[in-house]
Amino acid sequence: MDRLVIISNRVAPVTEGKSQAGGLAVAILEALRRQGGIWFGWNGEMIEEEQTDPGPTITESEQITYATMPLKRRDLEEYYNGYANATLWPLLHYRLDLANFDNATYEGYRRVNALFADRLSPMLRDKDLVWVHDYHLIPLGSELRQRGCRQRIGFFLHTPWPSSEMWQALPAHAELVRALCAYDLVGFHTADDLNCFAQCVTNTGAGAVEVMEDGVSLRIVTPERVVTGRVFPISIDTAHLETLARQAARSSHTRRLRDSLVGRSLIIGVDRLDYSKGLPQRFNAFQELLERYPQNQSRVSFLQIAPPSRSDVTEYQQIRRELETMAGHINGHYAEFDWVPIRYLNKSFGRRTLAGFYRHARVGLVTPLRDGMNLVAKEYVACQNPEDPGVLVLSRFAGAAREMDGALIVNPYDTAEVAENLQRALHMGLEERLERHATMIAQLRRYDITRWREDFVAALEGGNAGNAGAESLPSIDFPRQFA
Ligand code: ADQ
Repeated sequence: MDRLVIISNRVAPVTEGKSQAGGLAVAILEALRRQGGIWFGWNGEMIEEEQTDPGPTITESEQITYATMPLKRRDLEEYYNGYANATLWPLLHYRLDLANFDNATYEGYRRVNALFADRLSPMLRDKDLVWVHDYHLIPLGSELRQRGCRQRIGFFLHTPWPSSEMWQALPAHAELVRALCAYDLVGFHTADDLNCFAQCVTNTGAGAVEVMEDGVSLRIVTPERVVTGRVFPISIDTAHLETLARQAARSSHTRRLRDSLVGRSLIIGVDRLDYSKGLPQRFNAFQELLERYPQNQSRVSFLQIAPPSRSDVTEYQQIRRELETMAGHINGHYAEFDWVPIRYLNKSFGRRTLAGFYRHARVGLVTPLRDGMNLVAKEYVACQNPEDPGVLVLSRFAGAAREMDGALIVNPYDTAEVAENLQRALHMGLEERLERHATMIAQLRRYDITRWREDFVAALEGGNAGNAGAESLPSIDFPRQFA
């Protein structure tokens, strides 16, 4: 088997067997353990300009080589806080109003991608399979090609890909689309993302797009190579989560949560504190539930867990303040001496604890304004008691809505519609809940994180095995211009 080389902005500090590790880190580690290989990226540390760059630190454990490096203050500011998180992230999530188009940060972004390529290319062997993750590293493939790397190189985007109109607002839009055409394989969560990308390829003249027979991929023919564009909807470690949730139902944390609710129904939301997650709209929708259906007052609690992220970026500081004010306002208005409507927590929990919380919640409320996939939606479903499952209320703008068809699908901007669906979810009978849950859990068991990873690697290897999972994927309705 060829060696796998995985590159992500941040190499997750995962200790073997720790259940804290997220599904993606677990899947990457499992692949590397099985196949042997390298995980390359930033180690999370910052060094000052005048300090000498020590280059990658290499550590080895169980066939896996971790190659991690620090970044200089300016690089981090321009590449990570700047271009990746203040330009690309908002644009990829349709927030042109928040995107900062600054040439200096673009230079920093290019510089760090070139630095990664400088450090990585000497470590590569001829038959390595190289897998690059996410929007931080779009130009890495072309930088590696410029350094003579002929290996199979794949890229997976964890965010949505926006419409061609939106993408063209980015000054470097054509350059970045051409950079993506330096990969052999480019993967997206949904058919919509792949379609939008294909439109950008056509518009920029980067290549000619053809639909492939499997119904889930496109061929992009460029002067240099044939690039495959394909849908790989990321999934979760379903079997493990089902077990974890069963066990966690009896844990002390779940017991304390249950006791604190004294028989009230629980609505749960779990998100990184990010403006793409639609949290202010969600708080408004919950308030609307209390207003329109006042029988829920004192009878329903909403637990929103939102650990801060990217706190160095101004917009993230602003949304944090906004949510604190909203939670304070709603609680101040509706709370009783023995009931607080919103329990708003800015911290992380272990996977086992979260699994127990999900299982105890009558409703999983997942309402991003845009989201590549949203793993919380899938995790909530996997953690339910199959004999008495809760209901998922899910935004139509999350990639997960393409597969989780047993959810109540809502428009997160329409707070009245979300409130109505919350009311419906809270009062849904067992038969309908069972039916809705059964279709979703079947899909999650069929197409889990291992299947996702195996499909991507097989497609990168270039064999037809990469289409093995195609029958479990929602098929693509390609627009006529590609058919
Ligand atoms: P995120 O935007 O981070 O991921 P999501 O898919 O929901 O969003 O994944 C978050 C993960 O962190 C989940 O596994 C969740 O359980 C965990 N998590 C969130 N809050 C937590 C808390 N308080 N404590 C502990 N764990 C917590 C990006 C894209 C998504 C895409 C994923 C994977 O934005 O669209 O689904 O990558 O590709």
